[in-house]
Amino acid sequence: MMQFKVPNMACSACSDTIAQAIKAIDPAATVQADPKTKLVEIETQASETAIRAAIATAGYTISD
Ligand SMILES: [Cu+2]
Repeated sequence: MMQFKVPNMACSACSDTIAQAIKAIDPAATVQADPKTKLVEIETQASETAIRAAIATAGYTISD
């Protein structure tokens, strides 16, 4: 499982956008994105690089 902190995920619309961006790469992915904790947990066969790029392209920033 991958886990990222995305501080600019502000509301449930943001988490939906992030989930859609990840599912565009891997439709079988499981995404838990919580705007309160800012945590995105992803179960996917896609590479971490691809997932990070998808989140960034959707307009969100991952803080490590
Ligand atoms: Cu939002």
